[in-house]
Amino acid sequence: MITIENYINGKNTTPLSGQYLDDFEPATGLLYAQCPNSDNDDLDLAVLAAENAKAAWSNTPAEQRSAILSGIADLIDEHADDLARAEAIDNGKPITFAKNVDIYRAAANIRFFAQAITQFSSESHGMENTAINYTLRDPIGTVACISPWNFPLYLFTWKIAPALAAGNCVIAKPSEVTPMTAYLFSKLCIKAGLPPGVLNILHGSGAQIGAAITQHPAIKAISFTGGSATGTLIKQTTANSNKKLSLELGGKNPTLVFADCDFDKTVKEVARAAFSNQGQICLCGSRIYIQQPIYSRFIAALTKEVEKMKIGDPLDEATQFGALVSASHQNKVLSYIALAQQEGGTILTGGKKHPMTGRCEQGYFVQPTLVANLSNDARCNQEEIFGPVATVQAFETDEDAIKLANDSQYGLACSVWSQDVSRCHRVAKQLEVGIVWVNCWLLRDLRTPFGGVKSSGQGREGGLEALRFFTETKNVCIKFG
Ligand code: TXE
Repeated sequence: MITIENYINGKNTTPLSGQYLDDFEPATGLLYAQCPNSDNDDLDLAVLAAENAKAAWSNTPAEQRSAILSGIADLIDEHADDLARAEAIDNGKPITFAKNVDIYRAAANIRFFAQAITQFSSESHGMENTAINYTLRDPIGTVACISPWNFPLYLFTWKIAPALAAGNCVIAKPSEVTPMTAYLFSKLCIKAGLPPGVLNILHGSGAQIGAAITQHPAIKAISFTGGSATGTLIKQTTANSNKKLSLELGGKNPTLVFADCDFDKTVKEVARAAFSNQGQICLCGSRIYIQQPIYSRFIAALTKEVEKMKIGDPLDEATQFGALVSASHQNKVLSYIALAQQEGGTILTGGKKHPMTGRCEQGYFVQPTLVANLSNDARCNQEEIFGPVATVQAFETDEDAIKLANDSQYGLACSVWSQDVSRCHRVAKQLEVGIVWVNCWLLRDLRTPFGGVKSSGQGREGGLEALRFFTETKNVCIKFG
């Protein structure tokens, strides 16, 4: 049994209450670790450490903050294999995906903001012979970063990197479902010489330590990624607090496949968009709309492509599709598959727990599932399943496609597959989302604004958007004598 520890004031510490939460390996369903179930007493220690460290850290020259963060990124690279294995064990994702996506991006996130902070500038505005205005963008102080279980270290670093680079001290809470890599990361921070109190990692439940963090008066900004319901709860409970909020929430993303698309490439990419990370990505294309002339041919080819995916032990390098993150999530996904059939859907492929043998016999495996013949107002087309379930529907005109895509409480991302560039510009303009990919999916430039509209959240991450979120803007106007 591995006992995970918090990271407070530069040291790994046990929870003051002595309380722990169980951590299961999704591939086997076995208990293999425990993490602190931190409470207010642990939080008080972490906030004290951050408050004591913030003056020195915010006054540390950007180049020095940049160097320390770059050192952490180098250590992630050095330990990539161990971190990827730990991520695959804790989350259930294939180890090759963990290595090539999660851990690669965790180092890239930190390196990106280590570089960005040395280029972060602001503006000045001259008033001819009257006055000069200059804009200050100063660190906020102590901020919170709360991250989910689908990309544990990747989304954890995506938040803490800009916060630290901008000169803030951070109280970070990873998901209690996948605490392992944040724990291993804390050891790399110690090794890299990150000053005590600059980053504090508190493990535990959302309802206990998560809620306590969002309520703490010393925490001036919260960057959160997780469910839309949780995001709404955080908005409500912080409504009178003046805290800055960045909320990256759920998605139910449309994929629009037009008849003139590059057929073979689009089939492969649409399958990848629907089922990467076992469909546990807020950006997954889970509503696939196909223009009528190619509908039958496309769904036949897509079904074949999905059935090629190698479902297996996440620790097997050949595995392309692993286990879902938890027993409760597996049950949630299976309940939606049952609902799809009650709503009149036809299962084209998948639809069941995937039978596994050996060490994975009790693991949380669900087959990648395609569902046809559901109406757009079906719950399985309107609610986020966040698992390996995608629906297919036909459409006639561009206007039909846009209407179907926008018919959602969510508005995070959409991928558009067509070789008619004018159409792609026209469709992209009318989509109610924060991110549009054209003839690609999940192609990421970290400088670009990242986030969604409607129930998918508020604010944007990425590039200067993130550095501006983690700083306060002040205009100084000096009148000439
Ligand atoms: O998210 P939660 P979970 C969606 C997806 C998924 C659902 C639940 O639909 O099924 O969210 O996933 C902490 N105050 N996405 O359970 O519960 C919690 O401990 C403060 C989309 O991961 O929102 C965890 O660290 N914190 C998303 C984090 O919030 C609280 C990716 C997320 O937990 C809290 C993941 C509270 N009251 C899930 N309650 C995306 N957009 O990528 C929980 N937490």
